[in-house]
Amino acid sequence: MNASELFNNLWDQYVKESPEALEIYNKFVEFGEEVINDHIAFRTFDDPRINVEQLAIHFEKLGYEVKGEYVFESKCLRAKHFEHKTDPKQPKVFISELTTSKFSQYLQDKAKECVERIPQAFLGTPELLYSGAIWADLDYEVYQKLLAESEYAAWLYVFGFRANHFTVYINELKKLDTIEKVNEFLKENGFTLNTAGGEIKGTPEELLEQSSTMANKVPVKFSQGTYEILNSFYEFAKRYPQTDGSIYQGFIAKSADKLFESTYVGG
Ligand code: OOG
Ligand code: NI
Repeated sequence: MNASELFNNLWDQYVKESPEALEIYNKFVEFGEEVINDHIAFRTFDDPRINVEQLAIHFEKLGYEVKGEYVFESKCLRAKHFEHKTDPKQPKVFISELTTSKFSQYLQDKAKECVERIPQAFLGTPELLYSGAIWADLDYEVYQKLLAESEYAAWLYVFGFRANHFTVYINELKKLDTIEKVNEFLKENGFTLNTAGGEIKGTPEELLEQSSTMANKVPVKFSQGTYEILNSFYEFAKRYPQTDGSIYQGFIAKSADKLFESTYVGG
C-alpha cells in the first residue's frame, strides 16, 4: 500500500465515522480553500503487539522517521511524532499509547483481551491502522468501567484503530490564514470548539497554535443496545518559522494534553 492509498483509506474511514469532519472540509472547499493536512493522530495500548513502535512500522516503510517524543504524566500516555524524510508535503503522524500498567488490573485485563481478539491476519499489516474496534463485540458495562479510569481507554475500546483526527494546515489556506479567522469561520458555521486550555492552544512564540472542534456523538452498537458516544474531532494548526527560517514541525506537550480532551465525555 503506498502513502496516498493509506491516507485515502484513513480519510474515508474518518469521514464515514465522523461526518462532521467532512461537513467542515466541504465548508472550507466551498469558501475557496484547498485543504492540506498538517498531521493525523492515532491512539493505541502499550501492548508490544500494537504499541506506538508497531503502528509506526507502516509509516517507516513509507519513508517516515521519528522526530519527537512526548510524555503526558497525568493521562498516563506517551507519544511519538513522525515526519516524512524527504517529502515535507506528507502529513506528519502523531501516535500515542496508554501506559496500562498505571491502571487497575481490570483495565489491564480488558486491554489484553482486546489485543488477543485481533485476528492474527491483521497484526503487522497497514490495514490494522483503519480496522476500528476490531475486537468487537462491545460491552457497554466495560465501556463505562474503562471510562471511570481513563477517557482515553474508553475511547480506544469503542473506536480502536483509525485516524483519531486529521488536521487542517492553516499556513496553506489563502483567506482563512490565521487561527482566529478559522475559529470564527467554524463558529459562524455552527461548529463547537474545544475550549479546554482556551480556544487557541499555544502561541506564536511557542511556534504552534492549535484549535479543534469538540467531538460529536455517533451511535455505537453494544451488546446491550445502541448508545451515542463522542467519537472524533477535526484540528487546525498554524505553524511559525524558527530562528533559522524553517517552519517549526514539532508538537507541544502542554497543548496536546488539552487536545486529547476533545473526545472527553466529562468535558
Ligand atoms: C492526540 C492529541 C494531541 C496534537 O496535535 O498535539 C494532538 C489525540 O487526541 O489522540 O493531536
Ligand atoms: Ni493533533
